Amino acid sequence: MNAPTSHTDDFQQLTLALSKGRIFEETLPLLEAAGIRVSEDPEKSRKLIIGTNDPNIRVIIVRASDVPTYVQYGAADFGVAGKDVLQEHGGAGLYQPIDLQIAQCRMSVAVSEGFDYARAVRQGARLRVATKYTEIARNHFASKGVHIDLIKLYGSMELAPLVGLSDAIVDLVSTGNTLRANHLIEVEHIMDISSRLVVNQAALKLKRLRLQPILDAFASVAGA
Ligand code: PRT
Ligand code: MG
Repeated sequence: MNAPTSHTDDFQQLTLALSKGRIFEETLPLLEAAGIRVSEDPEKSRKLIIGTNDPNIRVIIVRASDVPTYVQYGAADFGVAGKDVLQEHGGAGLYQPIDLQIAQCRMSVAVSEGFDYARAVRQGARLRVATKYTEIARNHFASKGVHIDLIKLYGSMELAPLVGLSDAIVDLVSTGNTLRANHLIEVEHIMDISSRLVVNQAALKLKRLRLQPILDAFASVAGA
């Protein structure tokens, strides 16, 4: 690679990828533990690149499902992403050293109140499953030997069974309020979900001196 000489300074510069909302908010205390304070609130400033009190550390604001991609290609050195997002991405080019235990929820199968899920599975009927999480859904039902027709959605999976688009959904559940409000019942718990720190594999080697103290600070808070 024909890197210009100024790129030697890049070994000092760290870029962290975060998504707005719960991940940003729940990562703030971890950053604080590492002595890092962001200079702006992305909800208010609308800026996509945010500085910190450390001139060598910046935060970029990306869609939750885009965090692994930015880190994989090295556009960000590290990031925070849900296990759901990482399973769908596949984790190529990423090192996942720490379960931060933030943004916790679970991945579940849910159906309409009136739908007899156990019976449908027992009878070997083909299930129509609507979800944003096609990899997780495919693996889950394959491991049970249940044949499904997957319907890919990008949001509001809860609507699908209510209007006859699908028999079941695979979605994240936290309090269960959304399911209850829409007369849906959780019939299977696929996996527990929390957010992980992900690090670009090359950055981990080249920027280890800069990264390690931050990883240590995150780990000490996550374990506490
Ligand atoms: O919102 P956007 O489409 O931009 O992206 P995103 O939904 O991927 O991002 P965001 O910020 O909403 O979620 C980021 C991460 O937070 C997810 O990848 C999960 O790992 C984690 N997380 C934790 C959750 C929830 N809890 C959660 N409850 N993500 C989504 N939800 C949704 C869920 O999909 C459902 O619609 O909240 C609803 C259920 O909540 P309850 O409390 O009613 O059960
Ligand atoms: Mg969301």
